[in-house]
Amino acid sequence: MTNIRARKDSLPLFKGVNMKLTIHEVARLVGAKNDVTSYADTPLVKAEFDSRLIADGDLFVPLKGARDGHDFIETAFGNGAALTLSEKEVADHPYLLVEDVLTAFQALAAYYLQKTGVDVFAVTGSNGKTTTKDMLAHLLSTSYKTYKTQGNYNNEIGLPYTVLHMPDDTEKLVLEMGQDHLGDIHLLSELAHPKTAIVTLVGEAHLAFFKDRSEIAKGKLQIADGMEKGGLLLAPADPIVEDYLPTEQKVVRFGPGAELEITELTERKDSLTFKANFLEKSLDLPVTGKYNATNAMIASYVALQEGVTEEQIGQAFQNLELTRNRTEWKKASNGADILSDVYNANPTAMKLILETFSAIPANEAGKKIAVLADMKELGDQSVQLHNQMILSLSPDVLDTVIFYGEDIADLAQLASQMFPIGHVYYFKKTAEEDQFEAMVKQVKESLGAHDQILLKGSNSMNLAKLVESLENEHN
Ligand code: 2GN
Repeated sequence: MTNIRARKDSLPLFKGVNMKLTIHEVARLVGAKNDVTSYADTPLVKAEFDSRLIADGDLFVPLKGARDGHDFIETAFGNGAALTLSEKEVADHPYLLVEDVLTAFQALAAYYLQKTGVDVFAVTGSNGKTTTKDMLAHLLSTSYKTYKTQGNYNNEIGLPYTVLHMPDDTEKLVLEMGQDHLGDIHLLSELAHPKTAIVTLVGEAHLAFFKDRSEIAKGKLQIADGMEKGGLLLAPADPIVEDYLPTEQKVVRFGPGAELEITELTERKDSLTFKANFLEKSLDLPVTGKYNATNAMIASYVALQEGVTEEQIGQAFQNLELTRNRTEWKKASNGADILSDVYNANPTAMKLILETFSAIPANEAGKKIAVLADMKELGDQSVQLHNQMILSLSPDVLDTVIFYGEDIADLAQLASQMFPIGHVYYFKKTAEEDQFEAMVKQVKESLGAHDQILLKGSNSMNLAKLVESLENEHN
């Protein structure tokens, strides 16, 4: 057992954010319905919804994911939480009674933004939003204390999480905004009140919950809904956005023939050089692809508006590092579509991706296959938390499910009772035995050219190696 006293006496291990919001301040802000006067008004370090990440002085946020976070309140306090939000009474620990934990979490993030007075830059788009976000944050960081969305934390939970992990002296905050449903970006924009907003692209791939491209455009342009009058919106020259452009903000369009455009482009094996009509000189980038020139042009334009000089921009692009997309569509060598999501290893993330994958229209004459591997570090309840995924596995939608790991074995057993014979496979990965090669072989046998395949599991389960094998090998 951990000695809690010893931990409290030592210095906090977490060196990043310190929100400095105090218990009473948070209680007031979320409208806590219980009596908190007996709690010491101590500052909180950061907010976490995954009890595994709680450290001394943190606020626990028990969200309803695959499981109800309220079940993990004890674990959170065991890990050092100073306070929890809660929708019900909590015995023996400081808590704030609220109607809805997610709403309170979002309100807290909105308050923190207001209190810190940080400038918010919001980025959305079907493709390239992560790159544009990274490029803009990189350029702004030449001159300002800058913080940005990490990983895929771009939804109604991830965005407030990002905000509450921002150091309290941050000057510029670059937020990615994602949409699964119409209205998602409206909520995020109203929460964050961007000073500047960017829509990179209106795509059409994989419309799980959208009717058509116009509806996607409508959703993305909601990024302007929470902007102040006179804010700046950058949108593509694509006519699909025209019906949805705001009237109270400054709108700048980009693309061939538009207000911002690329005038010269040289592409090389692993770098490119481009010039834009508003730049004095051309810029070199250590990345490839025409779309990256566009992303860089947009980021440069916004950075210039913020007083970053062209020279600083040129220098900054020299040491640009881009984060890899966490969830990404890839192509198998046989033509199948791969939805690769091999990073977020928790039950909620697995449930969400299964549900999203299931809702995406199948390819013509194609089937859907899921490869699910162990989620690590789930503790005593690991098997039970894996088993819970049965609720998100539908034989009506998924043709074949392939399981790989150890704690996932019982789930494989449950699924085999639900799916037709020969449509569920299990391959072992234990300390003693690893059937990785056999698993890869089965995936290749099952995967047709028109199929879609989802890959999900903890990083250490090596599904990234499976993705690589599907992308590169001919079979
Ligand atoms: O999809 S997400 O990852 N998301 C994050 C935000 O940006 C976009 C993507 C996501 C994850 C979301 Cl949207 C919402 C939630 Cl609630 C989560 C999440 O972290 N869910 C988690 C769980 C659930 N359900 S984390 C987690 C870890 N927990 C198990 C359940 C769970 C570990 C644990 C295991 C055993 C105990 C305590 C904790 C235990 N306590 N055992 N005995 N007592």
